[in-house]
Amino acid sequence: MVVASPAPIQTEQIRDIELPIIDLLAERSQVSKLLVKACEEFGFFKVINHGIPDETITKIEEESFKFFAKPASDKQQAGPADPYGYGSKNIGFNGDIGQVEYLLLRTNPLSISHKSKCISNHPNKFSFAVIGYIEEVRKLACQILDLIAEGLWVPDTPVFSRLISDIDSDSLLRLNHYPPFNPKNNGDRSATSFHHQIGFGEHTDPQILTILRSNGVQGLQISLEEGVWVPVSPYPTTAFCVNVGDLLQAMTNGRFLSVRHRAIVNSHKSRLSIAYFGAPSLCSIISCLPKLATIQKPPLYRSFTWAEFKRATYSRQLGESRLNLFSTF
Ligand code: GA4
Repeated sequence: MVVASPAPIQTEQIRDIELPIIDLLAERSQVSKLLVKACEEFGFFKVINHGIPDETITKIEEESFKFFAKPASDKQQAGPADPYGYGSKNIGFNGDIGQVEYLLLRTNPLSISHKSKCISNHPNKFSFAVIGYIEEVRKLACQILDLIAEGLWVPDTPVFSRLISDIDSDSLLRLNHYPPFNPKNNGDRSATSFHHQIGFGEHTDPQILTILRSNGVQGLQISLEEGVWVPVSPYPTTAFCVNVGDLLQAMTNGRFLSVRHRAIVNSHKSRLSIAYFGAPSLCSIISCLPKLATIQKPPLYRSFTWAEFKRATYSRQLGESRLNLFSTF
């Protein structure tokens, strides 16, 4: 007798959408309108004509691949990720696991020069590539944030960009390497579950804005609706993918969305992603912009410092929501 196995419970759906692709060289007021619309509707968008030189990107990609190609014992010299440094599979401090290895770095040049000694055999080459990239990507983040402020008709245009250009900004750079994983080529039959294809589990980014670069290999998925995952195409490969972080959701009184996303490993190709997380200084106070709160829509979240929010973030698991801890309702 053949016993039919029960149908798997359908808990997830995959749907396709195209994220808005915004040309930063288009007419300024048009660009700022499109950025605001994208932050409200998707929390994610792509930018083209961003002005970051190809050479800056190639250099950091080359240095990253060189590092990830090293033997495990060499890479461990740059670890453990506490949270900064080299990490493999372990994410954060609360038992999260993913099929990823990474370098998590602070963005201040001194800290990069110091760390690069245990990352590269040519530390100066590594730190120049990384510092050069950070400089460019921070400028891009500031440009996008100023345009967003204009699109929101906020009188103090640098209100967001000021936070990440602060000398004490707590911004981070994350180099992620997702090695290919094909269960068919993997002797371990227990490794065929979806769980083994999760490179970086679902979460929102806690900071203000994230600017992501990937090497043209698909893997990023976003969830605009509970249980519905949308793959983000890696094209055009020249684009940067940008997303709203929790702090920007709080500052815009929930008008912008900090959307849950995750990374899936590719079965054939290595995926490299480079994420810049634009954050304020630890003592910065984050509160809703006065212009975005009304009697009808009072502030959704109480004011908090980035240090307070960061503590709440790091004491929880990757997928846990943190903004609701600061909810006023
Ligand atoms: C998610 C976004 C960034 O990658 C990160 C991550 C951080 C880490 O890897 O150390 C966290 C994660 C991220 C959110 C919850 C906590 C902290 C791992 C984790 C379980 C660098 C960040 O700022 O928050």
